[in-house]
Order: sequence, then C-alpha cells, then structure tokens
Amino acid sequence: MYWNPRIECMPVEELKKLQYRELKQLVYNLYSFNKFYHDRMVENKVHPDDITCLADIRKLPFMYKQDLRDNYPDKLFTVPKNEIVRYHVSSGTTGKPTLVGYTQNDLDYWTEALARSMTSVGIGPGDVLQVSYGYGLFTGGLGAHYGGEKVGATVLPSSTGNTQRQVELIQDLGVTAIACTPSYLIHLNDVANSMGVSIKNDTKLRKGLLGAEPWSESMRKFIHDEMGIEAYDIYGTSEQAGPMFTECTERNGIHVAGDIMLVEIVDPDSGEPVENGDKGEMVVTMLQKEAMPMIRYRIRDISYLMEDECACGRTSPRIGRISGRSDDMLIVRGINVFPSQIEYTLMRIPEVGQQYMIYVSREGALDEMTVQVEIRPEAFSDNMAQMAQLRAKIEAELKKYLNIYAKVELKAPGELPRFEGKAKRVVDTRVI
Ligand code: DLL
Repeated sequence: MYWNPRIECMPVEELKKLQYRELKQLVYNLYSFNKFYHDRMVENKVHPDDITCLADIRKLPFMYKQDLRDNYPDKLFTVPKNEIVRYHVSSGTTGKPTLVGYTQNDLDYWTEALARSMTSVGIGPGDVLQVSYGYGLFTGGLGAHYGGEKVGATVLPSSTGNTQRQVELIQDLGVTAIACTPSYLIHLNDVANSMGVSIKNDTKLRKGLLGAEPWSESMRKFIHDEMGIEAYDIYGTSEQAGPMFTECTERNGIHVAGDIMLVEIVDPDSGEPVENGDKGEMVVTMLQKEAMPMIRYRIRDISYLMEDECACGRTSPRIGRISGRSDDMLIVRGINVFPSQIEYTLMRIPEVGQQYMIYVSREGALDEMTVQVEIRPEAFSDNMAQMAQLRAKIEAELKKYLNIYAKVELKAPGELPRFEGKAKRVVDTRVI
C-alpha cells in the first residue's frame, strides 16, 4: 500500500530531476531573499547560477548546529513571523536551545512524510495508534499524532508517563499500534507484566514505530518474541521537522522521501563524499522547507545510503540504521543531552568546583544518568543537611536546563579523577 504512489514509486531519474528543480529554486530564493544564506554563499564564492546539476550541491557550504545557536532565536527564519504557525524547541549545548519554526506548508509536508511512512508499515483506518512520545516542545508527540490522523487511524495522545494507565488504555481501547522510544516500550512491557498483563496475549498491540534514540536488531527480536509486536525504525530530527521516515514492511532500511529531503553521506573529518554505500555522516538538505531552510546541514548521525532496490517497489533512497553520532551528543530517555550543556550548568553554580563525571547506564529498561560533582573546598562541609540541600539545588538546576532528571552525587575536593590530555568525563555503559 502506498500513500502517494506517484512520488514514492517515481523512476529514479525523474526523482533526481525533481530534486534538482527543487534545489535550484531553494538556492535561488535563499540567495536573493535571506541575508544569512546570501552572505554564506558570497563568502564561499558560489552563486545560484553555479548549480547546474544535482551533484553541484557540493559547491554549497555546510550548515552546522552552531549556526542555529549563533542565530537563535529567529535570525534563520526566511518568512515573516506571522507566517510561522508552530515552534518546536530542542535542547542546546550551552543552555541555549535550538528553535525550529514551521509554516503551514512545513507542517503539511511533515505530515505527508509521516502519512507515507505509516501507510508503508500498514497503519491506517481501523488502527488505534497510541502516541507515547512526549507532546510539547519535543517533536515526537505532535509529529506522530498528525501523521496518524492523516492516514485515518484513531489517535490516542497519551504522551509519556503514567504507564499503568497506558497499559489499561491499550487493553480498553484495543490499541493496535504504538509510537514511542524503544526503551519506553520495554519499560511499558515491564509495567504490564507487573500488572499481570501480557502485551502479546492480552492485547491487540501489534505494531511499533520506534525511534528518537539508537536501538538494535536484537531489541527488535526481543520486542517481537516477548511482546508480539512488529517494530519499525522511525527516524527524524527537529531540524528536519521531527519524526518523518520509517522502514517499510521489508524492514531493510529507512525510506527517505527524496522530494522532501536530499541525503549526502560524507567523511565526518574531511567533509568529502564517501564511496557509494560506505558509512559516513549524513548531510541533509530539506528541499521544501519554508520557515527555516536547511542546506547541507551536518546532522552528525552516522549511516549509509543503500543502493539496491527495495522489494516494496518504492524508489525513494534508503538509509541504514543509524549506528552512532560523530559528535558527543548523548540520548538519554529519548532526550538529547550534550556533556557541554551539563558543564555549562554546573559551572554557573558557585559551590561547584572544576571536576565532574557523567555516568549513563541502563537500569532495567530505562536510562539513568548520574553526575558526580566535586565541591569547592570552601563550600564543602560535614554538615549532612547542608550538603543534601546543595545536592538538591544542583539536581534542580540540571533538570531546568536538561529537561531530564540526573542524580547528583557530591564529591570532596580532590576526589574525582584528573586527566592528562583529553578529559574523559562521560562513561556510558549502556549496551544497545
Ligand atoms: O528525536 C525526532 C524523533 C521523534 C525521531 C520521534 C523519531 C521518533 P531530536 O530530539 O532533534 O528529534 O533528536 C534527533 O535523535 O539526530 C539521532 O541522533 C537520534 N535519533 C532519532 N531517531 C533515531 C533512530 C527526534 N531511529 C536525534 N535511530 C538524531 C537512532 C535516532 N537515532
């Protein structure tokens, strides 16, 4: 089943021509009407007329997350403010978030991408889709929600948390599909078991759209064998729009709608294209984005382009499972956390010294983060109540900036390891 067969099954050469037309238009518009992109192109001595074929995209400069931060909140917007109908915000590395704005057209093609994706895994009318991604500033909840409604499924916007209630709703409403992080699904299974409910035998839940964090084939097998759920990988980032692209029922790579996003794979160090099919860093160009265009954006996720045709008949390019990142971003319970963001928060607290360590582990199904913090000699004391108060204050500050709970352990001056050369402050013991 296709949602938009004309585009999804378009001959590859035709799709490339369409991408070229879209690219040409985008570059021309940005050069003509937006100062940031105009200046960037002038600095890099490239003019829209230099783009004469799709491969000429390589003449254009890269964009980085730092560009989004430097231009926060709205200097990268290319439409008047009153055309922006939605904002989403993701965490930033220095307490400064990344803001993404959307026009109505941006929301429409985002929803279109999800409608294609959901149809490709067989979610549609008759399904009850429980959306257990967070609703709010994070793109997961609202993104999946609009996609589900578009394909005619009945959407249950349960967001995260209150897991016992979610298990009850799965039973009471005959939920057939769920969209959530893989770790949340496993947590939900534990909670269901503790309530005496077997997801496999006592519910109709049979499909999962799992993403927002890395996961593996062994997790897919566990979810299938233990819960009776066919799990599909769903990928996206807030800079692109949010969750957008999934595997089809072949489960052999994530189909990327070529009319919406152009993917290049480059060597993370040199920025040069890798050989066909080799792994590298994804660089994306959003071909239809209006409010906040992205040209050759270094997304930092590591993947590869799959060259062979997919048996489902879609001709859209496919990427392999995301196997890591080329920067130090951690994803903890689906939330992006940069170690530098933790450092920034800690260093603004007067009692905190220079040394800290970050431990990330998986306790049962959920990620846990512990931050060990060395206290300045003048602030350190044997008074337990005073120290407990300080710990609570640091935990509250971290929660405020990271949007996630991190357990804090206070350490005496000199207690934490010192590093010769590059500090290694993050210990991530999660096995995916
Ligand atoms: O995580 C959007 C999303 C929501 C995707 C729901 C899928 C489902 P951000 O918060 O901006 O957006 O985080 C984007 O998460 O660069 C990847 O490193 C990681 N990520 C997202 N999906 C996957 C996936 C949303 N399927 C960052 N596999 C990305 C591995 C993923 N990593």
